[in-house]
Amino acid sequence: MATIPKQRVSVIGGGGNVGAATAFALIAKGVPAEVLVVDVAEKAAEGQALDISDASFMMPGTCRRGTFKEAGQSDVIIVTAGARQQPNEPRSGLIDRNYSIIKSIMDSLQPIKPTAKILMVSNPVDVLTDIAQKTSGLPRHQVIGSGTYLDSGRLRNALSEITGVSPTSIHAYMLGEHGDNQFTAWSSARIGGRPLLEHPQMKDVDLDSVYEKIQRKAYVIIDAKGSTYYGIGICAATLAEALLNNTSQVFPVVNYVEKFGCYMSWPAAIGSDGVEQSFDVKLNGEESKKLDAAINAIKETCSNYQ
Ligand code: 6V0
Repeated sequence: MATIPKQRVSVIGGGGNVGAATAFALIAKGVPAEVLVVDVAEKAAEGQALDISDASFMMPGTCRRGTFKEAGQSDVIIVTAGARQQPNEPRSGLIDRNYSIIKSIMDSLQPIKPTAKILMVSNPVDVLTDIAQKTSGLPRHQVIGSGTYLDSGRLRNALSEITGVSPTSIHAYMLGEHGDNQFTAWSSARIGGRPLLEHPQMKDVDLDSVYEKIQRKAYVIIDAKGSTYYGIGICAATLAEALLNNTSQVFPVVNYVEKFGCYMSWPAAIGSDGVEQSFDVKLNGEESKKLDAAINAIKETCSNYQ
C-alpha cells in the first residue's frame, strides 16, 4: 500500500468538472498530498476519486473520496462547488445560487483547522471569497480566490503569440474583478526588463481587441462545450502547491487589499501562511478608473450579501 502523504488538500465540489480537473492536476503535477474529493453528489465524488487514484500510482500524491468533516481538517481547502455559467451568462449572475451553497459548505466544514487555507474557485469568485472568509472564521490572509490568475494566463499566452517570447517570461496582469470589470494593467506590463508596449511586435497591436479576446474566451468555451475546467484546474492546483510548499510566488489572486477595503484580484505573494505580501501596482489614469469601477462593483455586491 502507498504511503499516505502528511499534507492534505480537499476539493469541495470535486464531483464536478472544475473540481475533478483540479484534483487531477494536483496529482499530475506531483504535489505530495493526500487529495480528498468531496461533494454532496457522493456517487460522482466516489467515481472521480477512483478514476484519479488510477493516475496516482506513479506519483507522490494519493486520491480518495472524503467527508466534509475531514475536509475541514485539511491544510488547503479548495472550493469549486456550485452552479456554473450558462451560455452568455455573466459570472456575477451566479451569486444568488452560489451564496447559500458557500455558506452551507462553510458550516459543514466546521470545525475548520485554524491553520487551514481556503482557496475559492466558485463564481463570482471575488464576492464568494469575501463570504467564505466571513463564514469560515479564518483570518483574511488565509482565505484567497483564484481570481484573474487564469485570465492573466490567457493574456500571457496571447502576448506570447504576438511577441514570440515564452508566456512565463511575460509579466502582465489582468486585475480587478474576475468578470466583466476586469482590466489589463498594460502600463505596468514588462518583458525582458522593459515595458511590454515598447516591444517592436506590440507597436501596431490593437490592445482593445486583445483584451476582448481574453474577456470573451470563457464564453466561447462554454458555448462550445458547456464549461471550462482544464485551465482553471491547473491554476487552482498551482496555487495549492504554493500554499503547501511555501513558495512565495507572486500571483494575481483574490486577496483582501487593505487600501481598497475589499477582496479583489491583485498581485500577492503566496506561501504557507496564505497571503504574505500584497503589492502596489502602478497604473495610469485610464487603468485607475477601471480599477475604481471593479472595486465599486465588488463592494456593491458584497454589501447585498452579508
Ligand atoms: P459542475 O460540473 O456542475 O460541478 C459543480 C459541483 O458542485 C457538482 O458536482 C455539485 O454536486 C457540487 N455541489 C453543489 N452544491 C454543493 C454543496 N453544497 N457541497 C458540495 N458540493 C456541491 O460545475 P463546474 O465544475 O463546471 O463549475 C463549478 C464552479 O466553478 C462554478 O461556480 C463555475 O462558475 C466556477 N468556475 C470558476 C472559474 C474561475 O476561474 N474561478 C473557472 C471555471 C468555472
